[in-house]
Amino acid sequence: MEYIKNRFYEKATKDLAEFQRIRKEYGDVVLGQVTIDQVLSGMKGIPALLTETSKLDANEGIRFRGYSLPELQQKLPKMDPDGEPLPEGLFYLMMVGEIPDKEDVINISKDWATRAHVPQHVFDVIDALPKNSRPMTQFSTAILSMAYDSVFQKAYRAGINKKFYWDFMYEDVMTLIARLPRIAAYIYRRIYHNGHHIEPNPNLDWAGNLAHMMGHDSVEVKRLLRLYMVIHADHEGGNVSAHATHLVGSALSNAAYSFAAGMVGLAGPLHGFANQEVMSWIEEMIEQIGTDEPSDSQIANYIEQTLIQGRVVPGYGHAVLRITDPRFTVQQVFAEKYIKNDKLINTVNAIYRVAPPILEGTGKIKNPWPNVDAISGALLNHYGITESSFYTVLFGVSRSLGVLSSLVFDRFYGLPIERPSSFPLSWFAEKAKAAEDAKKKAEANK
Ligand code: CMX
Repeated sequence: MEYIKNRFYEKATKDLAEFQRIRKEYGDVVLGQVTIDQVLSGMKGIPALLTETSKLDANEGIRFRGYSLPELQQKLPKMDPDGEPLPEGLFYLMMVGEIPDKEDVINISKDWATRAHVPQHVFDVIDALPKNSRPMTQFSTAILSMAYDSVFQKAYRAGINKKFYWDFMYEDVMTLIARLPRIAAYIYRRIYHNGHHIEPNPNLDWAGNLAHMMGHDSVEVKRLLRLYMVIHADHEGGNVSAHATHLVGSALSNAAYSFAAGMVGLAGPLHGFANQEVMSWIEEMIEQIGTDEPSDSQIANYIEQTLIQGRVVPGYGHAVLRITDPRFTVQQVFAEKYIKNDKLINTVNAIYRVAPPILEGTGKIKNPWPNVDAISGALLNHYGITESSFYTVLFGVSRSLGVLSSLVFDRFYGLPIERPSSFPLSWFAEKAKAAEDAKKKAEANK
């Protein structure tokens, strides 16, 4: 068994014993009560999923296996001491639960490089789509087409014992992750560079190779993409892309089916597509106001108009977070360190000054602070990746690391098919009526 798979197996076997003990001996422990509002507001806050890879705290932000993003910037191995952490290291941390050393990371880089060959049919499938299909349509279709050579699917059909599912899922997951930079870059070059494709360089790391194949071979872009791939990788299990991947996987769908489902979810404007919406929203603002250096009051007016029109301010708000997203802050710090006098980044910072009090003033938005998408496009744009309609694909490449490592855990723990209960409105009305009757009775007895 290869090195990282072996490390995963050793660690996860101990956790599996714990999983089985808890489920068997304490399966009837009550975890909390569910309110009508929680169900009707998108199941917010209901403890409903087992996810090992990361945990989100509303007032602190994401931690990967206990480590915050600034801690990971310190501790994860880098290409050069001044650089950003390598996503390979984050993948190792999520899978094994320990900070890797440089050799572990090099092992993963090499492993992915050997698996990175993309079968010709995947390019044919992409090329069969109209060139102006949305990049996320091309990306998710390409992913789906890779179900073709799923080893998990073949092993399942061959009747493999369920205790070995994880092993085949691991193989599919590693291969899928390894191929994604090539596929993303292929779509990028197809749409924006007349199909002049760039071959991979097997000596580069995963994110560095993505930058190279996109045609942005500079040290700066590689550094940014390494950071980008780390910060977008995972956000615990309940977000749309993670949950969709997990849900579809729970039917024992292969990794390509499951991840394609996650990517279709990421393509929605309230989730990953928000990184593109931010750019269009700012472009519209600049066009409308007639300057690329808008004043705070001009920005405030534009935000108010957006709200009056019944639209959302993209890049702001979050279903869980109640603070400025640390993924926003990490990118802001990166910009402060490496980028001077960029008008778009200045505008992003001005929106950050102006938007929160206005959003808070509506009295209904639970989190008026920026999320990861409020700034990510401005950084890419600064380094010449100006094609904002592609940005969600980059988010998707990164998100593979978290949701696909979780899929290996799902099969390792033998998590069953997911199947919550649903009810018609009349059922909720009955519950509401029962609560009202109980309240009246209590008042009458006072
Ligand atoms: N602008 C305007 N209105 C907003 C808002 C925003 N940025 N954020 C929330 N609201 C509104 C909601 O639409 C909702 O309105 P209604 O009651 O009229 O339906 C109300 O405020 C309450 O919403 P909430 O409980 O605060 O937020 P939700 O958990 O329902 O939604 C999110 C969270 C992210 C979808 C929402 O904040 C939003 O639409 N933000 C803009 C889109 C965005 O940036 N998405 C990216 C999130 C990060 C990611 O996944 O990549």
